[in-house]
Amino acid sequence: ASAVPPQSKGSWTSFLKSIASFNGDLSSITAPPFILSTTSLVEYSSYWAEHPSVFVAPASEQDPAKRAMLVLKWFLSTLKQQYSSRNEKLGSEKKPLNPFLGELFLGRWEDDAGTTQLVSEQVSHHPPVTGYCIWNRKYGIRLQGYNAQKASFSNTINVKVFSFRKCYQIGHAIFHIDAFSEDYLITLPSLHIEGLITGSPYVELNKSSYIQSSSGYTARIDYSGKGWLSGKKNSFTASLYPEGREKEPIYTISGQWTGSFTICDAKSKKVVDNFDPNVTKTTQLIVAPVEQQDEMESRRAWQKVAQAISKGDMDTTSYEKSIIENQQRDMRKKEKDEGREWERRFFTRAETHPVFDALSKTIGESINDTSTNGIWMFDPEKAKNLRPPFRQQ
Ligand code: 0T9
Repeated sequence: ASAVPPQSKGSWTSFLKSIASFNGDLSSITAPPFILSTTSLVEYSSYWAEHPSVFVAPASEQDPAKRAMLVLKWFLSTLKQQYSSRNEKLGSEKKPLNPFLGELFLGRWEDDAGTTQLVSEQVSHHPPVTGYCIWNRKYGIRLQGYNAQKASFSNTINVKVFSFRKCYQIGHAIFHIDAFSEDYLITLPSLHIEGLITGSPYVELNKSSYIQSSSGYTARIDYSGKGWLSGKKNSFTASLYPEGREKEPIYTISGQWTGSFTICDAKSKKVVDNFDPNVTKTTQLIVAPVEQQDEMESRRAWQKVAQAISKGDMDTTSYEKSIIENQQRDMRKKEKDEGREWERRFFTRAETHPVFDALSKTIGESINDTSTNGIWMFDPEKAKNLRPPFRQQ
């Protein structure tokens, strides 16, 4: 059955045709209204910590191998939020609003884990790159990273398997634990968009991703969209092993990232832990009311566009979008005339990334700084710009 509304059949077909012959920046293609989201991509950074207690748990573990396992468990626990929560909420994957340069998304979570804070900023528009930092002071945990996406499509339209050939993520995240001065370099899975023909797109993950710790552990996660092992969708297997000794795993994990997974001691095969995203509730992110937000904050800046999209009013949508685009164009022109660059509110461009350089070799990652318009570092000095209630205590 098709999810495409009758009045959008024509525009969906031409949308599919336009993406079939296209390679590059997804944000630049026009899509029919029913598939537009009212949420900006800058908000997606919050998916990293919707279970704050799972996020901070590694800080309280004294054993380094168990700690690395808890970091892996947290990473796996975010996948459902990252890649399938929109389907659950909106019925399908939707095309997010394309953030403008300097767009901000600020928020915090308050729960058993205390206060966990989020700063997300669009650090580049061409190409689109989002930087983020999420931290919990009480537990001394900090996640920072930045990412971009590159998409390509299969250019033979085969009705059955029409999908993005691949959409790989460029960038990485670094999870830091103060108490042990430990860093974990996290690489991001590549993804496919399936379900385009019927107008109900959803994400499938494929290939592998890694987590490399400064304490000498490597985690490898293998995704199998169609579940060739269990027959279930969104399956994965993962293992945690001492760096360089993949054949001697300490923990193995298997299950579904949209369902439950179990963590086993690799030697005894005993289940030591498990997680079920459908049982462990997420904590709602607290975001300032739109009236109190800064002009650069996402929900305030896109408010009128979002309202128009919700009403299905495409004329107002494009009118309101063009106001933002023109403002942005004027700002870029002014900066160019004055020979300066837009100053990022929370991030600074760096020449090198010492933590990345120290940890990336074992897992064969390299920084692709041309695709991300630089290497982006969260700047704690700049974080002093945070207004209450987001200012660090
Ligand atoms: C970082 C995440 C990322 C962003 C999204 C590919 C995608 C934009 C990037 C990678 C987050 O941490 C995790 C989750 C989902 C990813 C999005 C899924 C998606 O479809 C979009 C792209 C840009 C589209 O909107 C294509 C349009 C499609 C829905 C058909 C209309």
